[in-house]
Amino acid sequence: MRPARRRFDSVQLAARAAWTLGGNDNGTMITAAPRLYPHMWSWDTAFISIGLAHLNVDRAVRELETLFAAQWRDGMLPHIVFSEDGGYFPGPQRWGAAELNADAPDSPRTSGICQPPVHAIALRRIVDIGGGSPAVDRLLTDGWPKLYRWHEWLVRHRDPHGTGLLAITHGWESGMDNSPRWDLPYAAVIPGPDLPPYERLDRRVAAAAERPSDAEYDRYLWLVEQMRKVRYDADQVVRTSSFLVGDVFVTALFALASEVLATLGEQSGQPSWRIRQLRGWARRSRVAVASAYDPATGLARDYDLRAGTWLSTATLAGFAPLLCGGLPAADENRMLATILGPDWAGHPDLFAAIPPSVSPNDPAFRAREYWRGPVWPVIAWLFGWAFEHHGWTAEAARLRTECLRLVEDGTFGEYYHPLTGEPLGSQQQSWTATVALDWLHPA
Ligand code: 2M8
Repeated sequence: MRPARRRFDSVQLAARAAWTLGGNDNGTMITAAPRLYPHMWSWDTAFISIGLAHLNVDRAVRELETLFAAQWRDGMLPHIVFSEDGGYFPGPQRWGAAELNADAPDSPRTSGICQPPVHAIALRRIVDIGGGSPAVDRLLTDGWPKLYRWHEWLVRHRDPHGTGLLAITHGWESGMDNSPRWDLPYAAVIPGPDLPPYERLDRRVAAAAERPSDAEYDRYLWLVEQMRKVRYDADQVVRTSSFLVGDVFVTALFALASEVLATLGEQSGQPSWRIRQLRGWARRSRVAVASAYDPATGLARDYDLRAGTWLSTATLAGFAPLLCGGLPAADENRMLATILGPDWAGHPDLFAAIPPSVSPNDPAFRAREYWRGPVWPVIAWLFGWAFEHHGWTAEAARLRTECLRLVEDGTFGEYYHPLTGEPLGSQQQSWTATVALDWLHPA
């Protein structure tokens, strides 16, 4: 029999979250998780800095600065900044980014792809929490232009049709690695016989049944191989990768983050032409997200740029328009009702009323399998923040209460079983601890 779930009160929970972050601090960075992910991940760090801001705003700023120090010369924020520790595959040698591309820094070592652009949202939250401190002022002055360049890189290299729909070249770039969203595009990725052998390290630390399969990993590594062949040249990667998908969730985050970055730029005296440009990018990407809306399902779709087809697989990412706005009011209201309704957050069997990565009513739902069904606290945080931002305060408050109920066991699981609340994947995952801290300090 499974032991009863523990319940910590808010003071204890905050203390455990702070202790978790302290434990994941390797001296130069707060790693994503102690064993499974002993390095810095781009979007994890954005969330980590939000939680840190409640504990020590200087450290929150430093964390983002550590990520920014690894920014490629062309503006890309890499998806992994490697620490000196090994213990993760693919590591810096397998990526070979610095050896192959002059824009990649030699030190620290990085991967050769990116992750969702949530960093401006983190900056907003840090300013809200710790505004007025010299470190935050420094971040606004020095960090803002770096974020602007990051957004500019996405527009320049990841909008192949000029529609505002941003493309990803690897499922890892979505952050939702093995989501069923990517099953069709991955089916067309055929690993070649020259895929160098490799040994997975993830399954030494996490249950195999909760991680992607070997067949999926072969495809992930094959895409890395394809990128190596073109030396991570951003435009050639887009031309040659056998995986190229217009990601509606990334696009919505970009639209939201660009708007947020523009406002922060106004408040900190950044050049007005850059602010106008950011608002223009936000507008265009909002339109692209709204154009991906499918009235038949009430959800937004991704677009497979290689196959030239819409991808209608229903996942939590289909609610992307709720992040950035832009839908006609009737469609938006319907979408809000759906995410809160019985197929998603309102499903009667859920442990807590939080929308899982795939609806429990969907035949593709796998309760324990990574991005194929579990609840991901960070994604819930994003929806909660966006709800608040759009003035849906009652919905945001409800989500926050439910999320705290999920994480009050203090394990800070990477993801959770949506029906039982069991923590899954890695434990002491930094971004779960930090969103918990933010939920504990809502102001
Ligand atoms: C997971 O992704 C990495 C690859 O980037 C992995 O599975 O090895 C994802 O959940 C991703 O969104 C997250 O940033 C990363 C670290 O938490 O882990």
